[in-house]
Amino acid sequence: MHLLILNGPNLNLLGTREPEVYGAGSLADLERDLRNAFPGLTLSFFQSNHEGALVDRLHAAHDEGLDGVVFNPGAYTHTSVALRDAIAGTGLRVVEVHLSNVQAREPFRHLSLVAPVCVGTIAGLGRRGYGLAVRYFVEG
Ligand code: CA2
Repeated sequence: MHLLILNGPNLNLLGTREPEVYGAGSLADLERDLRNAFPGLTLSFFQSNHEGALVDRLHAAHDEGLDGVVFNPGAYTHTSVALRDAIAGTGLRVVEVHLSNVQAREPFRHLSLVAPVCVGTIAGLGRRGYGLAVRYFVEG
C-alpha cells in the first residue's frame, strides 16, 4: 500500500513555536515516527506553502495510483475551493487531519471546504491523528 502524507502551509514550522497548540516535534520527527510505525507501507511525504503545488501533488498522487492521502491542508482548509476540487476531481481517498481541535478555536476555523469531499476528518488528537488516519487505510 502506498500512501501520501500531505501537509499545507506553515506546517514546516512545526516544533519551532506554539508547541501548546501544535506539539513540540518537527515535521521531520513526524515523518520518522510514521515510517517507524508502518515499516511495511510505502509512505510519500510532501509539504508546501503554495496552494497550486498542493493541487499538483494531489493530481500526481492520482496519476501514480496512490491508495490514499492523509492531508492536513493547514489554513487552506478554510479557504480553498481549488483543493476541494482537486480532491473531488481526482476521486482520491483523502482523510483530513488537523493537529488542533479546530472546532474549539476561532470561528473561521470551524468551516472546512475540503471535509465534504474527504472520507473523514480527525482533529484535535495532535500528531497521533496522522497515525490513526494511516491505520484507517491499512485496516480498510
Ligand atoms: O490544527 C491544524 O493542524 C491546522 O491545520 C493548522 C493550521 C491552521 O491554520 C488550521 O486552522 C488548523 C496552521 C498550521 C501552522 O502550523 C504552525 C506550526 C508551528 C508553529 C506555527 C505554525
